[in-house]
Amino acid sequence: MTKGDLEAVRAKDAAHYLHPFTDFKALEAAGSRIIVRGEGVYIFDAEGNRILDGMSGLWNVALGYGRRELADAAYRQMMTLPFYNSFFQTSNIPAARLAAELASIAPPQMSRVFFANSGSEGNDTIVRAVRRYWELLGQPQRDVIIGRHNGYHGSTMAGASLGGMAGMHAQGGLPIPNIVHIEQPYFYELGGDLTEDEFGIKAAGWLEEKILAVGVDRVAAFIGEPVQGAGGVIIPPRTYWPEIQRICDAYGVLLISDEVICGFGRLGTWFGCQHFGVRPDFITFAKAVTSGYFPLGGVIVSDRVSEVLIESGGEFNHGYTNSGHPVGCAIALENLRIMKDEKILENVSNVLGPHLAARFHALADHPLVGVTETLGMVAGLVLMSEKQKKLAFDPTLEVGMICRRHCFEQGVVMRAVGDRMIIAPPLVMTTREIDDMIGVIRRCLDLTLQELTAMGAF
Ligand code: PXG
Repeated sequence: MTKGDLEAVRAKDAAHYLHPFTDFKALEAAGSRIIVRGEGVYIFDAEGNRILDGMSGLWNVALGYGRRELADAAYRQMMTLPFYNSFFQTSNIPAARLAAELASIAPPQMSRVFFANSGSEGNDTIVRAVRRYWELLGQPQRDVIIGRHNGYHGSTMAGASLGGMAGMHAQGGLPIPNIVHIEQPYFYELGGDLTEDEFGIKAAGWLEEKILAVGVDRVAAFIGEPVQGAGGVIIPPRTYWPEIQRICDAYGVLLISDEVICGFGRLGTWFGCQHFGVRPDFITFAKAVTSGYFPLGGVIVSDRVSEVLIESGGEFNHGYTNSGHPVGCAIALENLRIMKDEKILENVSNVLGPHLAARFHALADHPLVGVTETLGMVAGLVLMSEKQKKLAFDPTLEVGMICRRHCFEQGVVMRAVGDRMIIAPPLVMTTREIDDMIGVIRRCLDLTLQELTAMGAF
């Protein structure tokens, strides 16, 4: 790409493209970095810089870039049947096969799948299915869904309402009615003098308190991410999810495991709920189901719920043009085949996860780093002003953004969530590439420290 071509693209981007979750004015002034190509675990920008993608795109490019098998699967399906709908007693081969495949890797007693195009649409589907379920059981007043502060469940009206992002609720009159939130299980910030195990039980107890406050006969479901992703890789204590399960069982509350980030090997299991030993009624999936090669999402439903929906005999008035899109489903089937053939889950559990943990935890000795946490192929650290005293930086300094800028300039994508720095590398990264990535991250921590020192902020 010539310099002139690049400038023309930048100008079009600035003049016409409204980016997601973006301060439009600030971006127009700064200009976008144009990504043109991907290969393995690297992306390349228009100026020819090679950048190690520590975020797998946006948590989704699990198998990395440039996988010919996935492109071939798309091409074959497009030439055979690029689209047909699943509305009027019709189906297609990839959708039927993928539904069966997803049922086979999901926890037992989850054998049916509803397809959407994204995680947000999956969660919207769940809100409607949960409320219909209770209506069909003669309890229409049971319509309250409990989510968590700092949870992320998407950007549609229902998705943003289920999530607990204050900035999202502040725009557009959210949350929608009958969605309430409890505090997140963030041990480092909220653990106080408790042990991690004690804190896990306490944090799960907030759900029980909320159920009792709302009224047992009103609470329909609880939704959570096994590990909070967009909230900053918040890994709950191991006691948390089993206690959540116990509470949901005790009060007959449906459990929704939003696996949009944790699904498909991210934690070393097909789904995060399997790592934590939870039996959900709904699993939301998206992102890595196609390794990001096609937008596809949906919901895996437990038999006890789907049987009520089926036995009612009435129509579920819900669906999308592209529910069960044959191309997306064909790519997903190929993606899952590769994950099995290349033993991606085993590799994450036995090799890559432990390697990442060892290397990432070594960063804890850095003067800026308050704590390091990892599980499978996700990791997070907190930048602290005085780590011994657990003193955070003044938020107006935007220390996370300073560190993120250094990472990008030094050739690695690392995300900042406030002052938490997080990574979720492709599941095909080698141990050597992990070592390289950690080396760059340490250098960026040093550069951040230098910059803060020069500003007189450290
Ligand atoms: N649930 C979870 C747990 C997610 O992480 C969604 C639902 C919504 O999926 P869609 O496909 O509608 O985007 C997500 C999406 C970030 C970031 O900055 C994370 C997501 C999306 C955009 C940005 O970490 N997760």
